[in-house]
Amino acid sequence: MSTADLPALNAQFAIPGHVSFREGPGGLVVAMVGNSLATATIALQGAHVMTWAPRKQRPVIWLSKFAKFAPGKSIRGGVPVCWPWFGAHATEAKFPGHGFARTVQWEVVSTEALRDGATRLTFRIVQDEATRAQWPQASEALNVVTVGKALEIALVTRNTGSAPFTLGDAFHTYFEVSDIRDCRIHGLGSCPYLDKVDGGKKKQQVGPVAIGEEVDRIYLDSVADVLIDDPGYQRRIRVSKRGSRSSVVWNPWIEKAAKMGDFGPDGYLNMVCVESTNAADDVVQIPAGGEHRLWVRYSIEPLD
Ligand code: TA6
Repeated sequence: MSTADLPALNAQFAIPGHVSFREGPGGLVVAMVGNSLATATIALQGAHVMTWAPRKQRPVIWLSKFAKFAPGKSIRGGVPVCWPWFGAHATEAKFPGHGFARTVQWEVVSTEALRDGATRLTFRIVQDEATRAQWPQASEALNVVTVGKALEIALVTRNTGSAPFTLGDAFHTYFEVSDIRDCRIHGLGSCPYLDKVDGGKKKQQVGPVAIGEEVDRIYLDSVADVLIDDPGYQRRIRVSKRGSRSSVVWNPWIEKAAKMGDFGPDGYLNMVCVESTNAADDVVQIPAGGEHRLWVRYSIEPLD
């Protein structure tokens, strides 16, 4: 999808008071959502929610001020869609980490103004010979984004072939916080986790997660809501999900963030990734003709 398609895109899918399409940073085509409840921006590349803020609220989704925007380049921040694998490819080291979905074009399938004032956009991944070289499975992926007082996203994977396949997927979501050192993450207190900062060792979480160094953990048997308590912003971010049995908590901290080059000098202090995933032992098997839905709902509430 190029910016040359903008007139046709707006003619078919723009809805006054809800959504229009324009050229965004790096020449990416972006859906600009603005309704009575919230604002959001979504790049068609990766069907990537870059920003979301309920009206009169601070942004809930973090986007690096130093993010690089270019066709085929992953965007630092927002809600990257990891598909059809999470992390490194199981056998091919040269395949992109977290799959290719976040760096390829998705097409707009539909836009809707909902009765409650929210805006729903449905995107479909565009697969081609380059993606099939990495993922030959007969499949379709839709990303359904509902922008309202809450942000809901559903990643629907359909097996359109005649053989089962194994899928890893995730919403690799970056949440904006006042200062990660003051935050506490609840809802993982009884989960085992794989500690990627300590050789992938299996450990047991006890109590809320506090972050004061690089943290990169895959929490298993994680199905409950995850809560990010942020005293600086006096708010709680609630992460609800279905269709996922693992959650990743990630903050690169100082050195790793500096190495990545798109966090800026202290961006790591204002973000934390709480990722709703099907990863590691929790990847999913989709039978021929079957489908899998990974669904999340992000909302904010006052800190009690
Ligand atoms: O989900 C955590 C993680 O796998 C980290 O290990 C780190 O690699 C992060 O994702 C970011 O990956 P990216 O490919 O977006 O730079």
